[in-house]
Amino acid sequence: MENQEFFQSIQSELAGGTNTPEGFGESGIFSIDSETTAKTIAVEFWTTSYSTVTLKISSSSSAGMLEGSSGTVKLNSTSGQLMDNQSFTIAAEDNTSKSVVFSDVVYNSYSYDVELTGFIPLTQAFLVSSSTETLDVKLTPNMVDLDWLSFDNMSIAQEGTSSYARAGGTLVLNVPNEQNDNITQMLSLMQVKRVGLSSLVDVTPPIALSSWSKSEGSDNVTYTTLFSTANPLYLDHGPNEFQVMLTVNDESKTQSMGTVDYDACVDNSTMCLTLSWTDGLDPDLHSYYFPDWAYNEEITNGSFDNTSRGIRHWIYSNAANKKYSETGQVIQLQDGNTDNETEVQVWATDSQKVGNGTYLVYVEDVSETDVQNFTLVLSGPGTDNKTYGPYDLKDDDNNSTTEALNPQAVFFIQVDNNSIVRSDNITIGDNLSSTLMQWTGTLQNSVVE
Ligand SMILES: [Ca+2]
Ligand SMILES: [Ca+2]
Ligand SMILES: [Ca+2]
Repeated sequence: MENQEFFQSIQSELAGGTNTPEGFGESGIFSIDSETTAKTIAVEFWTTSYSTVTLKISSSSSAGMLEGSSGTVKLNSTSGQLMDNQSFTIAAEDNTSKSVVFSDVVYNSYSYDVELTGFIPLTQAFLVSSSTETLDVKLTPNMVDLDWLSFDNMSIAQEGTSSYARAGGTLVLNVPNEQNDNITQMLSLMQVKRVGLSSLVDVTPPIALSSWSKSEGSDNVTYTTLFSTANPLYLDHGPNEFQVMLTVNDESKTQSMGTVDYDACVDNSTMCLTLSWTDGLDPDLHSYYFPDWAYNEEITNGSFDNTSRGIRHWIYSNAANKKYSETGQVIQLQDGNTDNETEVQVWATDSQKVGNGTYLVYVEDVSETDVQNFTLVLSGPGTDNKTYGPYDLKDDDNNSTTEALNPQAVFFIQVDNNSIVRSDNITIGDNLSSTLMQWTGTLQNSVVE
């Protein structure tokens, strides 16, 4: 081959440009003269490696990413120069994650900028050093401000005359117009509770604001969503206050939803004892309860004794004496101190029915004996309302009238099949018969703290 032809053939190969270069090299310099038939050329050559980089974009919120929202990914060199960029849109199937792929990325250090509507933009440095790289990009949704949230139309509805109520209302979110484009979801925890009851009912609103009602005002975009307790909350005798608690972004607010009054004595499965009086201070209503002492057992069982009568529970309005420990159920107590109030005990310790066994109910006048015209009403299944009194505890210095003993035993009650089958009145001024008192024990006075 003529030298000229050889050179031309090299040239034509080099000029072709059909082969994709696999790297950058540096050639040695050579010359061809008439003596040259072959030439060895040393070329120092270094390869450049390319990677396929996948950004797997997801949300830190369980709601994922909303269909239809759009974003961009920018790849920047370490000096901040834009190397590549792509736009993307979240389709329905991308809810949990969206992959954005860059191919032919030269091994090197980079940073990415990821932006997606509704989320805080994220910038992160990364290194490309293998043929495929997958980067987990977890975006955090833009948070709403707790101050943008308020409640409206809150209500508590008792279910008939039952001891249950549901609570509900409207949660209102006012997003300032300038923020609205970048708020698409709200991560929150919202619960309803009845004050004094530890259980909470979840009413957390939907995360995606697209499922709230939306209206646009001049300054704000208003989103509203209704909430209501899926499970009813249990009511205690007397006033029951409900509260709603909302937590957003580690900040919380609690608001009263209102109060519903519940009369547990309307429920004919409960046994109710209601003490009222016209003058004097602070009578206390006491009950002894013997769950193992069955109806007429002390009469029919010849070997009845203090072992077979079982445990005695002493219930009155005192912190340590409110629980019936065997079922853990609270006896509903309404304490009264003055004659403007009443004192109530509601017994429903057997799955909200009055429990079987024996009860002794008595009234004490605490400190100075000044209570007058006290009346104790017994109501419950198996009995018409039974009224004891009015009687005085205060001595009227008149021998022709009889005052109550202090304490005064009032009703001896036995319950079978969740129904009151026996209710004996104890005569005013008399004690419980000694035959019964040997099993009940003496009447204890309130512990005055
Ligand atoms: Ca009292
Ligand atoms: Ca008194
Ligand atoms: Ca008298």
